[in-house]
Amino acid sequence: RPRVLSGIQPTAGSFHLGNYLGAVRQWVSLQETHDAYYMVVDLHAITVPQDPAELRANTRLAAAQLLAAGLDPERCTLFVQSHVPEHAQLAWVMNCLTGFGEASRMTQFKDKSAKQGADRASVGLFTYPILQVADILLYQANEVPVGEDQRQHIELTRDLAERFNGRFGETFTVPAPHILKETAKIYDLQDPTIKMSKSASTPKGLINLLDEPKATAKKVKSAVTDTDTEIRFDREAKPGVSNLLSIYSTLTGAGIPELEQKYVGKGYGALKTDLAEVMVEFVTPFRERTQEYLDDPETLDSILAKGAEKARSVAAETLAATYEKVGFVPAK
Ligand code: AQP
Repeated sequence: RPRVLSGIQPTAGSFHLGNYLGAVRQWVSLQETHDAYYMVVDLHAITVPQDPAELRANTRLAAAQLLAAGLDPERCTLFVQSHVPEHAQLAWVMNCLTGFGEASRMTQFKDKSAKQGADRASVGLFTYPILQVADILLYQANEVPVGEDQRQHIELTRDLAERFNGRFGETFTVPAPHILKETAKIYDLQDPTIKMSKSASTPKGLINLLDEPKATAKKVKSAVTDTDTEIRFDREAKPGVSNLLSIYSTLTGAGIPELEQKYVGKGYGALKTDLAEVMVEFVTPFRERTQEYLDDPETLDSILAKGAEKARSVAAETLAATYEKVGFVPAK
């Protein structure tokens, strides 16, 4: 089986619809066909300041949401990044292989550090993509299921894997991004030209999966569309309507042309009312399942412990091979 690896930050509490449709949904289906490794990336989370108690709670909350979304610990390896020390160890080797200029070109760092102020951004935030490189290469992943915003980091991973292999001999699998066109980028409901994100979206434009279902329905009903009335998929001319159609189509499995057909002659109100209902049907059981996992922390922690053990056995092997290639004397 080909291998996949991906991660999600535990920082925002609730996952948002972009996280789910862009990434987590693919994780669930890939566990059926791939040897799948998924993690809650708490090392990445501390690249910006975190409250320790909140970070701990949000890490368990993220794991609970992944299970609620359909990850099955019998079918995939689910773990917490900091439980596998090899991530930080391989990241150091990768840091030493990356050019300063190369790292400086990462657009996510530019965006995020601009928001924080360059002097306040941490060196960790700067090297974040390189830790991500280590995350992926440790598992010899063939594919990385992510949203479009991560494409540049997967490119960097490919470059560094090739560079290391070229310099020290074949060591790492060169991974490919697994990005589905329809859900690569879910847009803000109030400004459908920007990505739905926890940092850039306004509260009304961001669907948090753990919000009250009624609040979610309200956000869908007040989504920005346009002054026209035609329900047609056209990213350029009708970004708001197109975003709603993508979300609707992915959550229900109905094709976009089928939906366009269904709403001929009906207004945006009908589309939004129906989509609000679809969203409520999706988030209601999701919230309940998440709560069930949170109510049983022992089971949750033991799933994560087993996942970490399995992840470590793979990660340790890759790290040992890397250290050997680099020229470190093996510890006796
Ligand atoms: N709007 C989106 N559309 C499609 N995919 C998305 N992802 C995030 N936003 C969208 C994908 O979700 C996965 C996890 O991303 P993350 O760990 O970076 O989660 P986040 O920090 O909650 O994402 P944000 O909201 O995008 O964070 P900020 O605001 O900090 O930039 C990834 O695969 C990502 O592509």
